[in-house]
Formats: sequence, C-alpha cells, structure tokens
Amino acid sequence: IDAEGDDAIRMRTFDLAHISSDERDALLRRPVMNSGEMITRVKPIVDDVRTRGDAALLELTAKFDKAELTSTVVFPPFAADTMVVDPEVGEAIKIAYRNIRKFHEAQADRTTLRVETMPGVVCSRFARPIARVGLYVPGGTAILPSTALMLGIPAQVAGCQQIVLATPPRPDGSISPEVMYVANLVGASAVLKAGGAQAVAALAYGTETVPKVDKIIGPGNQWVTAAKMLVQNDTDALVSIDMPAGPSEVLVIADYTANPAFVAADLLSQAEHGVDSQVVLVGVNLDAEKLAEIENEVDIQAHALSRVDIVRKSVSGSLIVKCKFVEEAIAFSNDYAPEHLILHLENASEKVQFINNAGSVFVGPYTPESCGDYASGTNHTLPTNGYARQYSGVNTLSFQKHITSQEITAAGLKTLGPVVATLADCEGLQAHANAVRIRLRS
Ligand code: HSO
Ligand code: ZN
Repeated sequence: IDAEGDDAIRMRTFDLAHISSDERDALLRRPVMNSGEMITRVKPIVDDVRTRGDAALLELTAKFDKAELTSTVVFPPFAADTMVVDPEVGEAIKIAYRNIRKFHEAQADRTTLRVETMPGVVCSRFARPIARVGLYVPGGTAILPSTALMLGIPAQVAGCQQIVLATPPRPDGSISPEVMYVANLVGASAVLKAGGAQAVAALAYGTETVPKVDKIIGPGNQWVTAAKMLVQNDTDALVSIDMPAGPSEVLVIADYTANPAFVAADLLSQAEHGVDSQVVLVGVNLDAEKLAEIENEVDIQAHALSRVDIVRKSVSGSLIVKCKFVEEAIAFSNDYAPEHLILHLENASEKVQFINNAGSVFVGPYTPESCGDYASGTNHTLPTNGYARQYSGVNTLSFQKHITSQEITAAGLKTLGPVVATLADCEGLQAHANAVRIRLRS
C-alpha cells in the first residue's frame, strides 16, 4: 500500500533533461552483486563436493533442495514415465526445438579458413566441439524447459560428445517432466539432479558418478554464478564458463507510435522473472497522456498476474526515463547495455544499426521478447548486468573452439625464415633462431 493509500504498481520516473550526469550514471547502475563476498561464501560448498564427491552432493541437495536422493545422476535411456508431458506442450516444444535448431545450425562453424599470408606460407583455422559440456538449468520459482532447449540445442548442433544437464530436483526428488523431455530431445548424456554451487562443483571436478565437464554454461542465481567464477579460476578444475550472470533485464524504447498495452505487457513479462528483475522504459518525447496510459496498463495488467507479488517488487525497483530524441534514448540504452532491448518505435528496423550494446534486440510492435524467450530461434541465455558490452549471448560458437594450423613449403621458409631468425635474435632466443637456420642451411 503506497502513500496514496492504494496499492498501485508503479515505476519511478526520471527526465534526462533534468538530471545531472552523475544521476544519469546512477540510473545505468545495476544492484550491487558483490561477487567477491559471494565467492567466499560458496567456497566451502565447492570444496566439500570436490573432496567428498557424491556424499557431499547428496547432503547438500537434502539441505538446500529438501530432496532426499540416493543417487544424483540419471543416464539415458531415460525412463518414459519421467518424460510425460501434455501433448500440446510436447508439440510446442518440438516447434521451438525446430526453430532454435535451425538458427543455431546456421551459426555452426564448419569451414576451414585458409590464408596464404606469403607465398608458401599457409595459415588455417578450423573449429572443433568442446568435448564435454555442463548445462545449468535453474530451478527456483519457475520450471525452465526453455532454458534446457537454449543450452542443449547449440551443444547438440556443435557436436559435443558429452552433454550433462544439471538442474535442482523437486522435493520429491524428481525433475520436471518437461525438462526431462527436452534433455532427451537434445541428446543429454546425463542429467544431474542438483543445483546451486554444489552442482557447479560436481560438473567442474566430477564425482564418483557425475562426469567432469570442460565448460559450464547457463544462467543461475548468485550462488551458481559465484561458483562458476570460482571453479573457472581453479587450474585443477580446468574448466571454463560462458559468462557471469545477473538478474534478468529488459529496456524498452517507446515513442508516440507505441501501443501502451503492448509496452506494459513487455515490461511485465520480464518483471515476473524475479523480484530483482530490471525493467526500464525509455520514453521518447512521450506526452503526459501516453505515459499515463502506459503506467495505467502496467498497473492493471500487473494486478491480473499470478506472480503479482514478484512483479510488485521488481516494478517498484524499475525506471521510466524520459527524453526528447530517439538518439538520446539509444545512447542511454547503449550505455545501459541491456540483456533485452525492445524497440516500440516508428521505423524501428532502421534504428537497429545504431545499437552497439545489447544481448538481443526485439524490433517493432509484433515482436515480444517472449518469442525470443521460447521459440523464434534466438537464444535466451544472454549477457546481463551490462556485460552486453563485451559478451555475446550463448550461441553455437559457445560450444566450439578454434584450432589454427600452418604449413610452410621449403620456398616459403626461404622468405619467412630470415625474418623469424632476426626476431628470435632480437629476443635473445637462440634456439628459436636455430630451428629456422638449421633448415635454411639444409
Ligand atoms: N527472459 C529469460 C528467459 C526465459 N523467459 C525463460 C521465460 N523462460 C531470460 O532473461
Ligand atoms: Zn523471460
């Protein structure tokens, strides 16, 4: 219940024309994550799983997920009764699978790049799958078969030999049948019934039953993220990660052409993920009436949602930023670097060329983020927290790595060799120079 005595669900409003650059900077900031402190907190959990393996994993799963298990890993063929889904859901998953697969298949690097840098000097580059990957599918307040699709499909398309899907079990010890259905579709080689830092540790080091992986990919809460960051820095684990993850985000840019109900629905679709979801509306020269319509729609639509309590919290932490010109709005968005960017703008598709930092862009009135979240083809595991400045979302290349190769002919070495010998002499590395000169002399 707010100051006016009602329980309206409202965002806070700022005007770029009336705030200082420090205040603008403050709007761009996400809630502090304090990853250093989180890493200290997950370390005992990670160490426990590393040293005591399955016994620790079972105890931690009982403690955190309230599930008493006797074994944590399921291997295929998965029991049919663990994968029973509503036929309509099964059909929807299959269509989503097809679209996501189509888009991720097109991303796979199956070519060999070959460049003759000098006559007789040929440099090449080719891709290989990362052999063993761990996919983290979060549990929490929603089941996420869509995340299993988003991680499993590129792994499958890339040709990873081992795909271990980890997800926290429900208190009865089972995994949601929809997630199991997808695990089966993407050809998972094991399903690990564990979540949190303990699951990440099991994937990084392996246990008696959990296969060790080479890379851990997928979103998660701050425990999962901290554990991923920790194991990535342990040379004993020899494991890499996709990217650090933070709470989900959307930034919507809207001008006079925007449909207030669509804008509100888009904001709320992200706001319902969690109380810490970041939702930003940047209004371009919106008149007071249009803005009020959007705010009213947010309030009305929010109250009709089953997750109204989550939305109430995330929306009250969210922003409306007013500005005069579309260029200002895009500059703000580029500085914010949102996970999702939705353009409710006149000639929206012409504006995409000016977007420099965003995880994924949704263009025009009929492109809700939900389509990308589930089924259009793009991936929904995207950089948050401003990491869209330097990271791409999960894609097929996240599951491939590149090897370079070269082959030099005798004639090629005649031209290149003296250059290399000179540079080796300059660095005082005589054996390097010798490896060239011994051949030139022969
Ligand atoms: N919007 C989320 C992905 C998701 N949405 C899963 C629905 N299910 C990523 O930020
Ligand atoms: Zn979503």
